[in-house]
Amino acid sequence: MIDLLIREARLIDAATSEFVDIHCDGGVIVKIQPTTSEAITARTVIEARGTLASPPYVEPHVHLDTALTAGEPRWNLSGTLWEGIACWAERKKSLTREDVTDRVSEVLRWYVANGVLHVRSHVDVTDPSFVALDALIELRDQMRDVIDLQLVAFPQEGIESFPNGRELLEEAARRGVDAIGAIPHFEDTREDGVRSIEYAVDVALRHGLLVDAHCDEIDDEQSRFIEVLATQALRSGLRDKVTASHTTAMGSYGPAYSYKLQRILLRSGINLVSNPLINLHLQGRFDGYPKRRGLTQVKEMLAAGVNVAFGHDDIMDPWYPLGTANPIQIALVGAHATQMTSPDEIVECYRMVTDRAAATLNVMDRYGIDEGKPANLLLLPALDTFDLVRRQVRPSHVISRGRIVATTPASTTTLQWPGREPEFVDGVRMKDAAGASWRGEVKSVS
Ligand code: 17E
Ligand code: FE2
Repeated sequence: MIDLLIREARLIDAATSEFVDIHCDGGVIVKIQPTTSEAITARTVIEARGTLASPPYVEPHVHLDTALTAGEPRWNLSGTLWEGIACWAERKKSLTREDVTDRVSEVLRWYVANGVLHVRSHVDVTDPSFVALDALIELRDQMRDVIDLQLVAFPQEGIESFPNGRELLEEAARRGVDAIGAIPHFEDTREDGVRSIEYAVDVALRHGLLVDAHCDEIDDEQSRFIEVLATQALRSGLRDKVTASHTTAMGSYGPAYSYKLQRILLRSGINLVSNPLINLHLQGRFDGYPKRRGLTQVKEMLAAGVNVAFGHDDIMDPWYPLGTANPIQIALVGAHATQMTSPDEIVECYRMVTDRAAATLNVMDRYGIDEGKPANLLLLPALDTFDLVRRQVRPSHVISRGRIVATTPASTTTLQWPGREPEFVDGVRMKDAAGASWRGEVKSVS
């Protein structure tokens, strides 16, 4: 008797629409095989009836310590990164352990409900009390059985330009983070920016950690710290353990420099994270018209072979008032912001919130629907990946370590149009819906 059997699922990235049975036991996927009529006993059976099985969503970039503080003590009315940093500097004076724990655990529950089982969060360490960092380290360890949380020591107010910035970063590494951050474009001078990257990489090397720097998050085409970070990634040997987040200045680089940069990035093995919701909102604020989009070169860097992921960045905080912690929304907004709207590009947008984000987090050893991997997966009542993105389909089941941790019943909007029989309408084309077994009810039997 196994713990969980998922019957008649379709693997989202499979070339065929063959139904498979997924056997989970002891928190691990023990077998995946074409559906058979053979009787298999399991403590829990999910009749997927053609529903798509996908690896979980991955959040490669969020600031959990600041989540749910929008408007406290005041709203960021200019909508700039800079006013966000100023608002947060005021709010962080009143942080308490309970305040951080309550907000972060609420948002992590939203993430799990939406199908996210890996999260990388930045935590501001330009705070000598380390209240937020200590609270997040405790939550990371408490929630390990459901969600895999990585923490980045993020020097929001600088390393070189903030009092004791270097010591604070080193102390954060000692307390137990997973990655080291930086913010070179916020440092007072270009030289400080370069030194801050060198220092962050040095701390990461000494403590055996990953690197994820906020890099060039500004509409200044002269902000070129990405070349420094990528070169450090290559020379230190850290390579794909390094991520450059935001890199919005790249949206203002001309063709000659962009071409040179592609080669440097590709050679370095570095990952990029673009945060379309937040950077559409924060960037371009100093522009008249024409107004720049302020995103990094997502499409171009993917085409060059660089790994790029999409992150959320903020959920109701001084940098962004909205947000529901739902990656399929990021995929949709990202598709628009980057004009990645051909059929293959829409699929790429889904990959940027799943396996491309998992590669960024360096968790591919435990990610994917494969025998021997942890039983982490989503059931998605959609026709295919394109349909999933277009209709913003929620997972019917979220399964973490072989346990069902969230369920969402099918939507039941009924249209009563004069002269027509009442009908179920959810944006699915009638020609697709006719006879499509994946619209069948997804049943969980205990
Ligand atoms: N801090 C920062 O420097 N940049 C951001 N986008 C956020 C916080 C959210
Ligand atoms: Fe960020």
